[in-house]
Amino acid sequence: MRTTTARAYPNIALVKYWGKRDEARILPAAGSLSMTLDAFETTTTVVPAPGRATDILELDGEVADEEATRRITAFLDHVRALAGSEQRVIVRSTNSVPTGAGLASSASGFAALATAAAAAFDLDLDDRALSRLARLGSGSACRSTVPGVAVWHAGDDETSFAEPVEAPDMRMVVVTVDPGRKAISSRTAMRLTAATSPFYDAWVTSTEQSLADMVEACEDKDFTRIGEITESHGLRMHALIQSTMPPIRFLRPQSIAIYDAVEKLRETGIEAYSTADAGPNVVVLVRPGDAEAVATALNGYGQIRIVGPGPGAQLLPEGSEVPAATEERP
Ligand code: 2P0
Repeated sequence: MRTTTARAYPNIALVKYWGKRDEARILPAAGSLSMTLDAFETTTTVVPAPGRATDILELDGEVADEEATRRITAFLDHVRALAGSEQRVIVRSTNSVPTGAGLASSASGFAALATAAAAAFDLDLDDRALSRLARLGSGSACRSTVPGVAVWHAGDDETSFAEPVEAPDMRMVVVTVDPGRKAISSRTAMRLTAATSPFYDAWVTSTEQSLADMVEACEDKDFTRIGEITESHGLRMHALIQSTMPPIRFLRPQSIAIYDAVEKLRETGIEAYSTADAGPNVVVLVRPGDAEAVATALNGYGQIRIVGPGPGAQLLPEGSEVPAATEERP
């Protein structure tokens, strides 16, 4: 074993993942499609800890609580099973934005951890196997091992991985309305949705159709169609989530105001399309040439950042280690 460091970026889905067919293997009820970003990255170092009986997680310079550590250990148990090892490790991870802040997602976290841990335990994984491994940590993480636009196949344990899709060059204008931690995790909210929404079955079947349409639109480089499906599918997800018992609402008045502003931009001839994940922040999909104008138009609605397609998860060279929690930070 050796100490390794990896970096991964979050992704924003254009066709959303919401619901599992298999909780233990994190198999989604339907496929999804996303763009891996070039910002908001997570960097993770895995250090072998011989003689220790438990793993340790250090998140943004602090030792993490038991719940977060348990989730990391459950994931590392998959890595240990593949490697035939019982070795415990220290995981040191930093996010370029605070954890739980909408975009510091579990996707970048588990994509970086899967990449670093696979190398630390000397596993020789191809792209598909790495994506499958990341999926076992968090579903959306399997899309963050892939650069640019990625499709995640619903599949079974063997065939549920993400892979690149040809797509036009696009930008996203991220409007952060609230950088705070979510009140309810995606995992819990998904479970409640599958258990209580009367619309769940229709969501699953219609998502397969949206995904097929989206893959075709990407291959055709048809930005308008990509945008239309993106805005529609995201709002369907929020409608679905609101239909749970008890209801969950992630969008706030400020989020809706951004949807309105984007609709107005379209009336002026600028093609822009909104989407939002399990929180109030809105991400606006645009052509590269329109990104600055849209960012300017949305100034005042929240903190604005223009992002583009980013790299897949990657190992970093020796010397890139995340510092230990007790060390002085520069
Ligand atoms: C997505 N989200 O497709 C959707 C849209 C949030 C809203 O994937 O339980 O953190 O770890 O598999 O991956 C968030 O779900 O859930 C998510 P788990 P995950 O990006």
